[in-house]
Amino acid sequence: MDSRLYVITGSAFLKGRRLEDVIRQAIGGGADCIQLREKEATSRELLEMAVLLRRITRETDIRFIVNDRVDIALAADADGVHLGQDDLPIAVARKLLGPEKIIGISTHSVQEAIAAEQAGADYIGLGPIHPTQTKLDAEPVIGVEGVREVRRHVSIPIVAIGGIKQPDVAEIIRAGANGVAVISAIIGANDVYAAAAAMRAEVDRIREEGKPHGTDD
Ligand code: 3NM
Repeated sequence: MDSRLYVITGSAFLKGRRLEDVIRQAIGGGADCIQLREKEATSRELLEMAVLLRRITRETDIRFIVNDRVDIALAADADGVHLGQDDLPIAVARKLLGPEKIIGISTHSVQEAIAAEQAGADYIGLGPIHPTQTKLDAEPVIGVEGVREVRRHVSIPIVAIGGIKQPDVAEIIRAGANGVAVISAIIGANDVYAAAAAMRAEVDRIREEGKPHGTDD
């Protein structure tokens, strides 16, 4: 689960554009994983979006992850789930999903990161790196230094998240993140394709420098 550009849905940023079109542009630009995250949606709406995103991600052969909802992930045959600290414990999610599915965990400190790795997470989301308006109940900002510290303690892939924009990417990847997870800077961009392409190119450029990025390298 060594994602370089992990794009998360955010209907608030679609500005009248179709989810399908925006996600296709993000994938065209270089997103290699799509996460369905819609906190306001009903189960029925989530399922519809999940089926759509599964179809697109299967066509383009990239990963598809569902936030929080193990049931929706199973129903749509997603590649896995992303769980917060208050969602189902990993062991329970693993039992429901079976051994093949990916489980990612949101973490905000070294302690949470170590706990997630020990519990069997396949990757961690780590943040918020910078202040973000997208998640209103975000934890305190950990900065790029937070990435460096967590990288010293865990070997599973780290996807950095929270307020990340294109100029931030280089130092985040140099600090040891495998990739970046983004909502507003890509879904909310006027040119989604260009925004994704610029961020992906930046991750690739720094990854070529060959710094350690966990066990997947
Ligand atoms: N999780 P944007 S920050 C969904 O810190 C999410 O765990 C975070 O959106 C965490 O790229 C965040 O628009 C919001 O800042 C990311």
